[in-house]
Amino acid sequence: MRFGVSDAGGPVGCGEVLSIGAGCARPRAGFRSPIALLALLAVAGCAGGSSTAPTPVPAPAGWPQISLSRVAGGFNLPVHVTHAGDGSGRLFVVEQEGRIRILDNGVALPTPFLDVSSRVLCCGEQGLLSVAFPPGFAAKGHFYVDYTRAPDGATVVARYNVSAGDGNVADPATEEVVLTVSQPFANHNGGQLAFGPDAYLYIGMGDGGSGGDPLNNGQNPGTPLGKILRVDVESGANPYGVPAGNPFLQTAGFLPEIWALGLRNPWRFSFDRRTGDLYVADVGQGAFEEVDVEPAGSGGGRNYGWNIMEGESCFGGGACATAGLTPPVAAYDHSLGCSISGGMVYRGAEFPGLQGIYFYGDYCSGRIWGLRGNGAGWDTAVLIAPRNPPLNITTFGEDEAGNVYAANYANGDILKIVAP
Ligand SMILES: [Ca+2]
Repeated sequence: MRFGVSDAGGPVGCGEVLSIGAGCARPRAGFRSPIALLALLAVAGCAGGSSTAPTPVPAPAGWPQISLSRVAGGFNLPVHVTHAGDGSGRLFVVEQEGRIRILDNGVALPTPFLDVSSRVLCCGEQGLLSVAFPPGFAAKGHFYVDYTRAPDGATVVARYNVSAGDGNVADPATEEVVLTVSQPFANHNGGQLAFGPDAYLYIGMGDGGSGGDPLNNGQNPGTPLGKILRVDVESGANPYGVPAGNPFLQTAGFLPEIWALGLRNPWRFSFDRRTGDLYVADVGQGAFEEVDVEPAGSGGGRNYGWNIMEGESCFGGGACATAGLTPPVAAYDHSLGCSISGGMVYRGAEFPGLQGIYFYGDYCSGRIWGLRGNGAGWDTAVLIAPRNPPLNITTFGEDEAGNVYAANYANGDILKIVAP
């Protein structure tokens, strides 16, 4: 279940095995059991995942030492972690099969916050993929999810209400569909929802899948696939409004919802809660994983290059026309991992040494990097080394206090990034 693997033809999760030359038992098209994928990974040994103990990597010069502190476990296929911004201190853990669980003061509540598993097609890269709470959630009582619809695999963005009598349980019967996007292949479904500092909802859409973007969705301004969309879901317009400041409102041939294009599978993006800068991790094809950073106030409209470029290189090698494309601020090749999971900028008070560092990781190798600006450019460093068994990082998340967490898909653990 790497999010955006280099498959041709639909089935997901095979590319990282191929990339290390171990062969690949390709399952039937459609979706696969994540357990089967994990078994494959375990047998094949993902790149870099061969160390024997969770040894902390010595902090590179100028970088803080970090480690991972397990705060909870037992979640079933966790793929997203966030908070509601309502002062409750609760963490919300999205389980891929279609449930959202609440972690309240370190205790997982037995009753799911939401259970829409009957509507969700899982797993592989499909499933319930994220939840987002609007500004003012405590008073509004509604929230948004992104999921893959059963049985046709379309992406649905929908709104739900919290139950009148219990703030820890939402009502599945209150679904209002905001957006539906049909998906040509099973992989690359994007799935990130996040409210920006402008209170608009940003929606991550993958390129539709297969391998190499055969339908050229990333560069096609007439499709929502391969884009980040920005819509106004809180204005009361049905099903949503298009913000007047969207970058392509006056551009013929462009969907008005498009905020950014040229993305392959933006598997996790986030806004720096202090600056409003947008950090996007875009999963690569067979060679490079990348991080894109968009400063607050940029106005949107950037083209991040896929499928002309992969990372900092022309896709597939050779030459390409890069005019008008925005390159990543950081990239790594597949000797260090296979599928990026984007995180967030640390803005907590507990660990001053982590202030302003953007954390991101790799699903296969379990490496965690730090990224930060140096005034002229960007510096990165590996802050958590591979371990055995590998940490299968599907997502990062933050709580209301600005602490940053990582989810281990393999065993359901939620791990807090700490600076010992
Ligand atoms: Ca790119």
